[in-house]
Amino acid sequence: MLWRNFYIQMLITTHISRILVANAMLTSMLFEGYRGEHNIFKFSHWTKELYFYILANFHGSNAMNVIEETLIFYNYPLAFNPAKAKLALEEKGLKYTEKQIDLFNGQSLEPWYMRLNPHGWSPTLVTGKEILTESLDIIRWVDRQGSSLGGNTANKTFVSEWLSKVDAWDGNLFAMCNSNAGGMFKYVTKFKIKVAQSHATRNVDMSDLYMKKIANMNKVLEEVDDAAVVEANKMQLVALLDEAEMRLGKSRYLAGNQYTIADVIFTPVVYRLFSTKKDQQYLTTRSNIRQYYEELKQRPSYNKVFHVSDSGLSAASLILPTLIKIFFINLIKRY
Ligand SMILES: N[C@@H](CCC(=O)N[C@@H](CS)C(=O)NCC(=O)O)C(=O)O
Repeated sequence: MLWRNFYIQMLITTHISRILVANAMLTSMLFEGYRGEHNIFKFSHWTKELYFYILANFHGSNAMNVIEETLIFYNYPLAFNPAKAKLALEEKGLKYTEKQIDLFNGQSLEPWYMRLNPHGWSPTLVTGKEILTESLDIIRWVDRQGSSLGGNTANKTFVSEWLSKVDAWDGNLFAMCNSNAGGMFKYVTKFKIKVAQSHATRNVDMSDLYMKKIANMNKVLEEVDDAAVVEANKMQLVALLDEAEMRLGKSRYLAGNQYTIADVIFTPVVYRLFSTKKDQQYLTTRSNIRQYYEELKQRPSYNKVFHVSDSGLSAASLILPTLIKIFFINLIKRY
């Protein structure tokens, strides 16, 4: 009897101490992550490894949930490429913390963010182990967590080729050349070049990164006025739409009868046609895509991703303060 009580007490004590250790580590990790919000990898490698080891051993399958909870996703709700990443996260039901990064007012060029994502763009996904800065990599990474969307039914060769093809189409260039917002994009890009120049002089250790970013932004401004580039962008889109139209005539989704990441990456493309009011021009003769898009809109992920852009008021409340800020900074010329 005595031994049995002693044994039970030992079990309880050991379990409580395991939980205390794990939670102390979690608290310290979160605290460090919070303090150095922009530098989540600051905490030592062994602490993190040990923490996950303890969780994996003593909390069983909960470990996976905790890893998911450490995902941090830097998003701008009106942007094209981050929408692909967010759709993937939503469709897979992964838990993540979303942080908004303003792509217009210069926030994405601040040194802390450029250290996280040297391209100074969105999306960025910080996982427990790595930092992903390409929407395509994020989609693929997300799909590898647990069973992939569409399971074994999807045509994997097609999915892989399709992802690369859609990724190669520049939806931002399309919007700059095909919407009323084109002038605003140019205005913002010119402002951001000045902001990047200012950061480069104040952060000499990062000047190479800023120079590269400035070169890329100048290239964008040149491409928008280059008729050949604009035409190539249009032809690329037409080829994608033709292929999608043909495939959707044979199956419900692009890679078969199940929704897959092929649909994830294509959704913002179709959305962009509507948001730039080019749907009539490109979709009138493509009824399969129109019907498919009606179905996509019914998915919970769609609303989660596009509700801000879809609401004129929300979009305006995001953009207007930014434009006012840019106007005043341009006035006082303190970038
Ligand atoms: N290759 C990247 C491109 C990301 C990208 O172009 N992001 C845009 C928003 S859609 C952005 O952040 N633009 C602002 C900038 O580059 O400064 C991807 O596919 O994720």
